[in-house]
This record gives sequence, C-alpha cells and structure tokens, in this order.
Amino acid sequence: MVTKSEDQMKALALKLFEINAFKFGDFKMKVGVNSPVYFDLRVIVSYPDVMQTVSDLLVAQIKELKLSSKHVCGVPYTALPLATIVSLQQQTPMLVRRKEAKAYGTKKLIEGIFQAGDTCLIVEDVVTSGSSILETVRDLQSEGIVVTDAVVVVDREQGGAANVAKHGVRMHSLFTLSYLLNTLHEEGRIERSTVDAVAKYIAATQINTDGSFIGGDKASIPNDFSRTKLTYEIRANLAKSPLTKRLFTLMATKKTNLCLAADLSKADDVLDLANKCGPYICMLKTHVDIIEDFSEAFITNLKTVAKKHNFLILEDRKFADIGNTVSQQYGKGMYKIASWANLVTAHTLPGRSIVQGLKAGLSNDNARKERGVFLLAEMSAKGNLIDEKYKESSNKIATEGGDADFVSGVVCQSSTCFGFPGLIQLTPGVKIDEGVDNLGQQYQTPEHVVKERGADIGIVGRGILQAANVEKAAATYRDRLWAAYLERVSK
Ligand code: S5P
Repeated sequence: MVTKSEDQMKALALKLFEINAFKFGDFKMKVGVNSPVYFDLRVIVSYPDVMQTVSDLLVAQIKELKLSSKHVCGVPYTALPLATIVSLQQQTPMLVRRKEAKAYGTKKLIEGIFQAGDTCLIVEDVVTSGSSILETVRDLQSEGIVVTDAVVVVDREQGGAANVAKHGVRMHSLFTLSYLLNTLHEEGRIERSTVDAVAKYIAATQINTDGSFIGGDKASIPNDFSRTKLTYEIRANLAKSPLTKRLFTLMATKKTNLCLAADLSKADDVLDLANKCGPYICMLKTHVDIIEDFSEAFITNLKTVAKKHNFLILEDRKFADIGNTVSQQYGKGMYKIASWANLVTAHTLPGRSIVQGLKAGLSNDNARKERGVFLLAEMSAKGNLIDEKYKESSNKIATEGGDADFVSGVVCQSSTCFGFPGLIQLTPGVKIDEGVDNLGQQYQTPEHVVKERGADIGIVGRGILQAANVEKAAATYRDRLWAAYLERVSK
C-alpha cells in the first residue's frame, strides 16, 4: 500500500510545477476576474508517471481516511481518468456523470449500475468555489445516490471546502494552494513576493458557489501579477525557459530593453553597427538572408561582438512551414541558423508543429536550453490578415502544452496578446517620429509601445539605421524605452 510521505508530496508538488500543471501570472478566470495562479491539471494525462503518483496518493488518502463507498465518480472531464484509476486500484465500481443528457435513448445522466441508497465518493482535480463538485453531487442525488465525501487533488482555498460542506459533503484535498506555494518557495522555485501576491489575491477572492465574491466587489481585487506591472527581475524567476530567464536578467542588469534591427546588406556594415550600438542593446536582430556577402567568418565575428557587448542574437527568420521543413531550414542549409542564433522568430500559422519542428532542428536537450523562439501573434504591417482568433490561438501555443519551455515570447503589438509574465513581448514598429512608411510599416513612439501597448522589448530598425550618428540614436532609443519601462512598473 502506498502511504503519503512528505517527500513524495514535495516531489509531486515540484513535478506538477515543472510540467506546467500550474503557473503564476495574470490569468482570466471563469468567474470574471484575473488570477495570479492558474491550474491546468489536464496536462497530467501526458505524463503517465505523474498520473500514477497522483492516483496512488489519492488512494492512500482514501485508505487513511477510511472512506468506504460503493461507487466512485469523477467530476467531468479532467478527473475522469483519475477516477478510473482509483476505481481500478480500489476495485470500487465507477459511475460516470454525463455533462449533458443524451437527446435520444435512455436520456440517463448517470452511467453505470447502481441502486438508490448506494454511496458514492467524488474525485475532482482542482476546486475553486466547489460548484463543479456540487453539480455532480446534484445529479447523483437526483438518482437517490448518497454523497458524503470528495477527494480532490488541489484546493485553491477560495471557499470551496465550506461551500460543499453546506451541502453535506466533506472535501479532502491532497494539496492546498498554500502548501504548493510554500513548497516551491522553500525549494527556491518562486520568490517570497510571488507567495505574498497570491496569498493577497486568495484572501480577497473567497467565492460563493454562484460565482459571487464573499464580501467584496471585483474592482477591489488586488492584481499584483499583471505582467506589465512586474519588473524584469521578478519575471526572470517566472520564466519557464532558461534562455528567457537569461534575457530578462540581461535586460535588468544592463538596463536596456532595446532590440536593434540590423537590416543592412553588407556583413561589415552589420558588424560595425553591432560594435557601435552593442553597449545599448539587449538583442541584435538579423535578417541573414539580406546579407549579400554572408560567410562563416561573419558569424564568428558577430558572436565575438555579441559576447563583448553582452547581447543576444535574434535571427528574424519568421519560419512558417511544416515541422519537417522547418527543422531543416533551422539547422541546415548555408546559414545553419541553429548553430549561432540564440533566438529565432516563427509564425504560428502551422500550429504547434512549428515549435516542435524547431526543437527537432536542435541536436539535443542541452542545445534546447540555450535556444528559443519568439512566436508572431500580430504584425505591424498595415492590412495584415491576423484576427482575434488567430491571436488567441497563438497565445495558447506560447503558454500551454509541453513545448512552452522553448518559447521565449511573442512578437505582437498589444498587451492583450498574452498574460503570462514569464514570456517577453517583442514589439516592432518603433520610431520617435510616428507614422507609416511607403510600404505599410506603422510606427509608434518608444513611450507608446511600452506604456500603452505592453512592449517589454522595442525593436528599432530605421529609427537608428538612418540616423546621422547611429550610436547616439541607439543611446536615445535605449534611454527612452528604459525610462518608459521604469515608469510603467513604478505605478
Ligand atoms: O510585425 C512585425 C514583425 C517584425 S519582426 N513587423 C516588423 O517590422 N518586424 C521586423 O522589425 C521587420 O522585419 C524589421 O526587421 C523590423 C522593423 O524595422 P524598422 O526599420 O521598420 O524599424
């Protein structure tokens, strides 16, 4: 029999964080406010070892508490596989609750063999207000089934236990949110400020089962986790990808959020520009396919300049093909981009396979830790075809699923593109003189893109390239972008 040891609980808490079953940021919730913590236990089906541990611990909990029941029933849908494993391990027959009654045939809401008066234990993944548990309880009760207990994986401590208790159901959780926060903090995964921000939010958002807040209105809820309000230092700790952490830290220590678009066609001109502007930038963006005299020596020299002035190289390749082609375009050909560009850009048009294709272009896991991608969710070009749905789907690719650790951020024009503070918003179309060029490029000022549009890094090309003194222009753009950032986080 598996017992719940402290070590096992701690290890599972860390593992759940690692696989993105929960994360910290600024997330829109069903109840209409933004939460600084988000749970998505749906991902655990992709990790059989985690499924096994979670269900072992649920069974151990059921045994410890001596919760005997004739049936077990999962709250649809996330908890269904967990309930199945509990049923198998305990040899307790399962009941399945339909979310909608079938329009034909039996019209049953509860599938399985039972009799009125039978007892049933509920299994649930994450509890906020407890309303999902109560919906399942209601349907079971309408068939005469008796429910007295529910085992759950995570209690967000927002009033769920009290709400279900009012309906005669005791809730037993493996983890409370406080336990998860403290464990991650003790293990050095999150900062004290994260623990405090989440605790403050939870205290202010105790929820009734109807979704209303106990003794408070939504407007007064603290939102310390809004991405644009957090410093780059704090966000470095929230980032999932090692390279993104490095970039945030570089920005914070070098005090620059300027990316220079080195759109020049001679290798020596690019190197000269990089040397002059290197001290002011966090990233140099290349379009390697516009360089007429490309050579391996150019790359060697560029890497030396990048090291000397401490900036990263972003090849703005805007990959957009199927995974197999992208993996070759990234790693092979005359440019061998994967061998020198810390970061690349890619369109989300092909879906998740674009990220998988890029990962496949790298030789091993270690190489992946030093590489990353910025996904395009919007474009600065006038009349571009991107709509709200495309933006939303791009956000999902960037923040959900197993490849999110390779994504460093999103190229976009507005702060609504994504909420997760562990990603970087990269915004092109920046110029001191606003306006539109003769090919449809739209420009905003440095202050506007940072303070109004949510840019973390501003990309400047011709604003610097066409200046009489590029070094001076880079310093000016750096100063203005950085001052705008400081003002943004100080409010
Ligand atoms: O939507 C976009 C995305 C990108 S990456 N709009 C853009 O302008 N870019 C790139 O940013 C573009 O390819 C160019 O290299 C740079 C903007 O240059 P500028 O000269 O207009 O400042």
